[in-house]
Amino acid sequence: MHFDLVSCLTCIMTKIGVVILVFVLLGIGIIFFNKQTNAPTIGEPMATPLPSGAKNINNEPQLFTVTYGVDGNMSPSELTIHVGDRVTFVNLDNKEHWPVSGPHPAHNICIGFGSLRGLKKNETYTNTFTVAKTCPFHDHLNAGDSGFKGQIIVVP
Ligand SMILES: [Cu+2]
Repeated sequence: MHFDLVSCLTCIMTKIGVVILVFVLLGIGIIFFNKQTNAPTIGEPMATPLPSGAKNINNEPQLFTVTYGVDGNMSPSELTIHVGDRVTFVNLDNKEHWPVSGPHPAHNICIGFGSLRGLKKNETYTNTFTVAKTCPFHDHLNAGDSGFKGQIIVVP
């Protein structure tokens, strides 16, 4: 009789112990899972382009964009980039636009910078800037329109 009581108490204590152990393990698991899901992801490419003038600390070439918008406005009109960076001109406008180095009509301040023809809607033109200098540009099809003039400031 006495033995049974002791043995029963032991078995109850063991069961309580197992239940506590399960809860503790669950708790640790939840904390670990939360830490994993909240951890920052490393090594994924940046979702947004760098602002004008920004330089990647790894000295990797950066891509910038000038857009002729659906509303007919071009933006930005000025970019500061570094040697080796690229600028893509995107035409979302129904009208054609022809980005090219100034001055009109010689186009010889930054030789090689120019799309050679007008960009139709949804066409793009990309130029890599390899010399540190300021490259004014305009829309050759609307050469007198200051709204389509701008400059790419290329710094070392
Ligand atoms: Cu021109």
